Amino acid sequence: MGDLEKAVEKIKTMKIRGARKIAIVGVKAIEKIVKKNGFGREFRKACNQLIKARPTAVALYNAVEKIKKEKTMESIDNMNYYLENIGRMIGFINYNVIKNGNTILTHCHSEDVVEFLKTAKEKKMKFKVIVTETRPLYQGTITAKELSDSDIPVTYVIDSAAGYFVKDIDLMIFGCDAVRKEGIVNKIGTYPLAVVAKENKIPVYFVGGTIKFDKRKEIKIEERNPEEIIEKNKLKKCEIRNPVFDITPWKYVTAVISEKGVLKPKQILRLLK
Ligand code: RUB
Repeated sequence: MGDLEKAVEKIKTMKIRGARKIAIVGVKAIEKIVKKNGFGREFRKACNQLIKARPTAVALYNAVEKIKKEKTMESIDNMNYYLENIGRMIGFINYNVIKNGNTILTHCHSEDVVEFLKTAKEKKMKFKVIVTETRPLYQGTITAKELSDSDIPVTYVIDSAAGYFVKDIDLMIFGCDAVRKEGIVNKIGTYPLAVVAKENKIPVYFVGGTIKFDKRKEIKIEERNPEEIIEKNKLKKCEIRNPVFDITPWKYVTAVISEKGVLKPKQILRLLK
């Protein structure tokens, strides 16, 4: 298997996952191909295949579009640098979003969220995090492990327990796969959590660099193999569906925390035009 096929395979099978990691691995594969063959046919083929591997998240698409436009090694280097560092860059800006003593709920595993919280901890902020397990692939365990390894107090709960804990939650913080005119695309289950938050006057923040701002006309919400949820022969007569992202409409979003600051929905909608 060549470098391109290996990268595509890792993304499709979710050995590599999360919007930013997918973009990092994709751009690294493109870099190798460009170093060998330049910006010709192989480069274009690689761009197409990588984008299609998991089509919902926009970061890799945006990175590829920028590199295609500039067609220089410098643009690849700049993109590598941006993607590697954007999480910490966002974390370093003191946004006063988290207050001492807060309990934060997060869902799935977002590197941008984990780095944001770890940086807050380094700044001596005291807070707890409730982490949902995130069925069917349990990405919440990665978040819980990474945060608790950084000595952040973590409570790990099943997805459906979020309502039970609502009285303890001061804010919710999620990652983003695509920030769009319709709202924010993130791991399935984010939308209902945001609705519960609004009903209980809990602010809902999303963390993500502007590379996740999505001006594509349409978005394809990925549906994965139902076998990730349950063995087909256990429910022979049922349709089983496994959509992996949902869209949280803007009315449920307090702000997006990015390298451009804490952006309110109206500001984002202007930037997306
Ligand atoms: C991951 C997910 C993450 C975003 C942002 O879904 O929804 O919240 O991708 O992640 P999956 P990051 O596990 O299906 O890829 O902040 O790491 O870019």
